Amino acid sequence: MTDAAAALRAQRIETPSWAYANSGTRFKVFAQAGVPRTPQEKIADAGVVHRLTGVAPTVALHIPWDKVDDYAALAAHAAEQGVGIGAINSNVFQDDDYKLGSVTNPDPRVRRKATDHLLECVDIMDATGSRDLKLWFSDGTNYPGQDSIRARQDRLAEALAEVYARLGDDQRMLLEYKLFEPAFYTTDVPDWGTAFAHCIELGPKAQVCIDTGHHAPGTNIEFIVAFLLRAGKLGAFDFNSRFYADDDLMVGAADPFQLFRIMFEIVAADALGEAAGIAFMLDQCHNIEAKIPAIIRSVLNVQEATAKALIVDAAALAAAQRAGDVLGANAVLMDAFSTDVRPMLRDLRADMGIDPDPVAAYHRSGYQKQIEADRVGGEQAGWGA
Ligand code: PSV
Ligand code: MN
Repeated sequence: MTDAAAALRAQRIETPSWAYANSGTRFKVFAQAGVPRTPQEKIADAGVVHRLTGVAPTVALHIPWDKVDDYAALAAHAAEQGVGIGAINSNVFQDDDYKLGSVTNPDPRVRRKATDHLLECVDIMDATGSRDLKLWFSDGTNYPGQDSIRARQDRLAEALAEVYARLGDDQRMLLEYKLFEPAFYTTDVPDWGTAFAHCIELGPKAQVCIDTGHHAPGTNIEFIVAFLLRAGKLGAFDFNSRFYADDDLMVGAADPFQLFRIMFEIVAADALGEAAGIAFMLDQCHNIEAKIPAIIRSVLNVQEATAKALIVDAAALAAAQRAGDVLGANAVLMDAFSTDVRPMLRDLRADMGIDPDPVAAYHRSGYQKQIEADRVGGEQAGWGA
């Protein structure tokens, strides 16, 4: 087996429980037939994606969307479906109390409630065996003067420190940033620099999560990847793609070249394998397309970009760079990007004993018909609108 094939075989991509559920824009959620009604059903769908792709062995949970009474039992259910529970995503953005912020709210009672939720998420990690707590805060302000920008940073640092102190030896905190939305004037964790600074202050168990949809148009995301890798502070990705803002479309759909450039930085830093500790997660919403095939497709898109990054001729690239051969160096990269890696990936899947075409295999499997017939009654999971 080539090194590239071995690396692709060992690759791990985590799927998000919420992508299996109903979602939409703030205008409308379009319900789909067969959508899960419970966290258990979301996990069953994640199991199908893993069986068909061979590289998606964990599913991220979002609390309270995936709240259950017994998390150890949920982890056991996941194991029966052939997957593990991945990151625990906190949710401090959907309560009336959080109108003016969660951990940065001027009201100490609301801050306490928000921090308690984050601590509860660590309890859930203990029960599920999850390594990662993913934090995203919708906190910010809409109008100049609304609150003190500096005081909000102090409140954020205080809450993060309390949660950090609660982490076990093998647990981590992933701090995710986002430029804007739902706050429109200031956001308390708007960019990688802010997330990085807080993570440095906290210590080694705090790492930055890059959600690819959370940047201003034109941002060079691979620069951020390279910088954080060098600093040992890149903990995870939330992959998705965007044309305008936080569109949450399928990763690699809007800009496959950008995804290749990101994966190239990962491969160049030897950070693809599990030992590097980077969680490659999807964070997407499939609002108008069929969900499970879209998630399979997203996994394959990450795999394709990775395959292209792995076949870059590193020696030729280094030689061209040393020689100051601008065009030659660029040509090495573009050669890899222009290579059709699909035959190589089909062979890899055949070697792994799975169908070379996972999307076609899903359509043939009858699973969609089965869930559409079985999942009637009850309430479909989703976040309303
Ligand atoms: C916020 O936009 C975000 O990217 C965070 O990761 C949330 O947990 C997730 O979306 C909710 O879908
Ligand atoms: Mn995200």
